[in-house]
Amino acid sequence: MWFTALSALWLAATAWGAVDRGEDGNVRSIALRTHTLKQPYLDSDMSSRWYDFGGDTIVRTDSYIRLSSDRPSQNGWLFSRVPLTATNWEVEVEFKIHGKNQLFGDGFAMWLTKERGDMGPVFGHANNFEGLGIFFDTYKNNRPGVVFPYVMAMFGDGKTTYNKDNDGKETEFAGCSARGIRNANIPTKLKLTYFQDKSLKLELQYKTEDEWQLCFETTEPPAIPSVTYLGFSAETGELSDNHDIISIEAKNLYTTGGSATRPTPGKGSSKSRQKNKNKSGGSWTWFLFKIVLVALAVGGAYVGYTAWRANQKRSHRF
Ligand SMILES: [Ca+2]
Repeated sequence: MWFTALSALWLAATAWGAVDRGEDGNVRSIALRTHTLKQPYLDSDMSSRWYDFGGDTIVRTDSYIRLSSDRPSQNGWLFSRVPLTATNWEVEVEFKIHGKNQLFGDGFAMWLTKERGDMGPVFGHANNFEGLGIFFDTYKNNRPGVVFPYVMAMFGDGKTTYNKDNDGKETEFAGCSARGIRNANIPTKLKLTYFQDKSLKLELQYKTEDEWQLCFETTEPPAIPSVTYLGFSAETGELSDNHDIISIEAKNLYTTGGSATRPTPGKGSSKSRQKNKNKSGGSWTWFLFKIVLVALAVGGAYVGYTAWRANQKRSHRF
C-alpha cells in the first residue's frame, strides 16, 4: 500500500518537475510544441506539422532551414502554421548568418505578425505589417555612426512603413550593434522574452558560448496582437549571404503568484530587478494543476491499496 502510494506521489512529483523548469524561481515554463522546430524538421511526408515554408527556402533535414542562399535575389520564409496565443512567452532560436563574400547582405527578420508568408521588401516579407519585427540587418544602407550588423525591433501598426534606405531608423523601437554575429566561431542564438504589458527582452549569443549579451530590455512594450504567427524571412539583393535557422524552441511562461519579477523601467536595465506584487492569472492555473496532480496521486494510491487488499484476501483464502 505505502509503496504504491509513494510511487504515485513520486510519479506526480516527476510530472510536476517536467513542467516546472523555470530558470527564475518565480517563472515557470512549458514547452510550446506548436512553435518548436528541430532537426530533421520534416515528417515522413516531407512537410512539417507546425511550420510552413516558401519562396527560396531550402530544408536540409540534417543541418538547417536556409531562408536565403549565398546568391543574388533570394527570398525565403518560414512561418508557424498556428498563431502564438500565449500571453507570456520565450522564443530561443539558433541561427547562422554566413558567406564567403567580402560584401554581403541583407540580413534576416524574425516576425510575430498577423501576416504570414507574405513575401515583400522587408527582409523578404511584407511591409506595413502588424505586430513585431526583429531585424538582423547585416548591410548598412544609410545609418551614419551605427556599427553593423545591427539588430533592431520595430512594432508595426499595419500602416507604418519600414524604410530600407535608412535601415528603418525612424521606426526603431530598440536595438543594438552586434559586430561578429556573422561568420561567428560559436553557434549564434537569440532569445526573445515577452511578458504582456510588462517587458520585452532580446538577448544574443555570438561572442562566447553559453553567455548571453543583452541587446535591449524595455518595460511596457506595445501590445503584440493576440493572433500572431511566429516566422522568419531573409532576402538577398545584389549582395548575398546564407541565412539559416537551425532550431526554434518556444515556451509558454507563467509567473506564480505573489512575487513575479519584472525589470525596472528603462532600456537595458537587466541587472536590477524589483518585486511585482501583482498576482498573475497564471498562478491559478498552476494551483489547479497541482490539485489535479495530488488527486491523481491519491487516486493512484487508493487503486493500489484496493488491489493490495484484494490480493491479500485471495492469498488468505488459499
Ligand atoms: Ca540594411
